[in-house]
Amino acid sequence: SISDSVKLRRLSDSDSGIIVLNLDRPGAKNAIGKDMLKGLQHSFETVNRDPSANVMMLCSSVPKVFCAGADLKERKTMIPSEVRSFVSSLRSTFTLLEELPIPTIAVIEGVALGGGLEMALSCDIRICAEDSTMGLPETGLAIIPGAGGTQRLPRLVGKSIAKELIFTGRRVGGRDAVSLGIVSYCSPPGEAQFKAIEIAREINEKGPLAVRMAKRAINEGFEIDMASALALEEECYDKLLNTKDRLEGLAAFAEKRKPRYNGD
Ligand code: CO8
Repeated sequence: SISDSVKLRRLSDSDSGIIVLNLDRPGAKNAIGKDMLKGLQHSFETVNRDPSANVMMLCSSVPKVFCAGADLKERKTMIPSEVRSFVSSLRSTFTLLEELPIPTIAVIEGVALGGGLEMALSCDIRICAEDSTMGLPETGLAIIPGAGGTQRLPRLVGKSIAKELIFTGRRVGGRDAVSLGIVSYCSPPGEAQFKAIEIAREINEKGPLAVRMAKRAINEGFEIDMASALALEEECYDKLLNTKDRLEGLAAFAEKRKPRYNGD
C-alpha cells in the first residue's frame, strides 16, 4: 500500500480469494486523514483490478476501534475549499468501495463514527461485536454526514430511524445496531472477525463470476424501475451462460461432489 495506515493482504494461502484490508492508524483511532484516504483509494483500485479477489473484509488492526471518522485535527487547519475537496475525495472513495465488483464485509469491533460508519455503510455486509458503538455525530459538530450517510443510512434502515439517528447524533451499541438493521450480526467481543471469515468463506466457494454478477444486478437494479431492473437481471444472467464454471457446477452436481470454480 502507499500509506502506512492501510494494509492489504490475502487471508491465507488456502483462502487466497479473500482479501483483508486493515485500517491501522492506532495513534488517531483510525481517523481518516489525507494519507489514509490515499491508501484507501489505492487499495480499492488494487482490489477492483484483481480478478483473483472474490470477497473483501474491511477490518481494523487497532483494538476497540473500527474508525473514528474523518480526521478532525487535520480538518481544524483546513480552509473551506480544502474541506470541500477532501470530502469530495472521501465521497468518491466510498463510491469506489460501494461499486467494487466483489462483495465487501465491514468488521466493526469498537467505535465506528461519522465517516467511519459511512465507510462501513458503503460495504455490502456489516458484522459487529457486542461492545461496538456506531453513530453519525456530525450534527453535533454543526455539519451533516457528508460522505453518503444521509443517503445510505435511510436506504438501509428506512427514513424514520435514519432521521432520528442523524438529527440526534446518538450512538448505538452492537445489539441495537442489529435490531435497527444497521448490521447483520453481532458477535461476542473480539469475535466479529470470525463471523465475517465464516461468511467470506461461504462466498469464496461460490462461482466467482456469478457472485460478481449478483452484486451488479442487485446494486444497479435498486436504482432503476422494475422492468429495467428485470432486464438487467436477464443481461447479468446471460453473461454466465457461456462460462466453464457453469458447466463445472452442473458436472459437480451430477457427480455428487463439491464444484471447483476457476472464475472463467
Ligand atoms: N480525528 C482525529 N483524531 C482523533 C479522532 C478523529 N476523528 N478521533 C480520535 N482521535 C484522536 C484523539 O484526538 C486522541 O489523540 P491524542 O492522544 O493526540 O489526544 C487519540 O485519537 C485517542 O482518542 P481518545 O483519547 O479520545 O480515545 P477514547 O478511547 O477516549 O475515545 C473516540 C475514542 C470515542 C473515538 C473519541 O476519540 C471520539 O469521540 N472521537 C471523535 C469521533 C467523531 O466525532 N467522529 C466524527 C468525525 S466527523 C466525520 O467523520 C464526518 C465525515 C464526513 C465528512 C463531512 C465533513 C464536511
